[in-house]
Amino acid sequence: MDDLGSVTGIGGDDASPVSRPELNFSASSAGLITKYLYAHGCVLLRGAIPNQKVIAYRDALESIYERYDHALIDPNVKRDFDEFSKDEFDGVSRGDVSPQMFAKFSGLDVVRLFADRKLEEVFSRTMGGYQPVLTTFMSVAPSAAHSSTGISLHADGIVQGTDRFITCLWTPFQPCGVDAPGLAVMTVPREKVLAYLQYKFPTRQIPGWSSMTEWNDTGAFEVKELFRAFGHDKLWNPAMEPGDVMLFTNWTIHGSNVTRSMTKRRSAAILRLTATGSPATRGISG
Ligand SMILES: O=C(O)CCC(=O)C(=O)O
Ligand SMILES: [Fe+2]
Repeated sequence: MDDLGSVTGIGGDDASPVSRPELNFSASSAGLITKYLYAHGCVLLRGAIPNQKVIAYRDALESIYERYDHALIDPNVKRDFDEFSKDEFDGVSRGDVSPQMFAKFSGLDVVRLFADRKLEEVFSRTMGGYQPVLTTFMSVAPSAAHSSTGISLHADGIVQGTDRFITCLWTPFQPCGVDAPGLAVMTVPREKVLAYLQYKFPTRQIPGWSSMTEWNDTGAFEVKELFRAFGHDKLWNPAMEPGDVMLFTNWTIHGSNVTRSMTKRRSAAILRLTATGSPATRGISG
């Protein structure tokens, strides 16, 4: 941990000797991937997306950032963005590109970036029926154009407000975790995180699902509290390459791994899938 240089309070090198839930994607079965996801709350799949595909999506995102920069100085280019709201347009300054904007300029669909038979099997094991709920891009850098400074530790479930199983797929477009911000995850199974959050939000059937102030008041996501509850060795800041995919769920604690010594921007594509069947669907192999 590099506490002094950390921006979000969680960044650093993963110096822990603890074994980490990562698998070589092509060498691992859907059953094993599912087992890891349940046992650890997350699983890092090395080499899960072919290189050519990642490059096409990365170039498409970068060219939208360039088009946005031109739009700021050229009204003719700005017209390309007329169908989008001011908020959507301004979001590009922080690296946010909506799926609609991405589709318009690239003809590509983020859902298809992750399309894979083995992953589909993992999803039917964990969720039964499922559908995409949210696709986004997150560009993070300590200080750079088209980026934000990152998000501190949280579980997406506290704002999603559902007890259905949601799977998040996160993949970087640049190497990250060393010179560029990575993704920090806590390797804690979803039941344990859910029990912890239920304790922190005693009056809520689904923890959180309210104002930012309220979650801050519980202190539920303060690093010290999380370390006390789960142990500091559960925080994992892996270095990742384009093509690697981190799978995690709505009850996995995660955030941006940003340190002050990082000099580069990283963009990530994010897809979330939600179970469409009965709430809290458990996997057959879970
Ligand atoms: O990309 C990041 O740094 C954080 C992303 C995140 O919190 C999310 O995908 O829910
Ligand atoms: Fe998140």
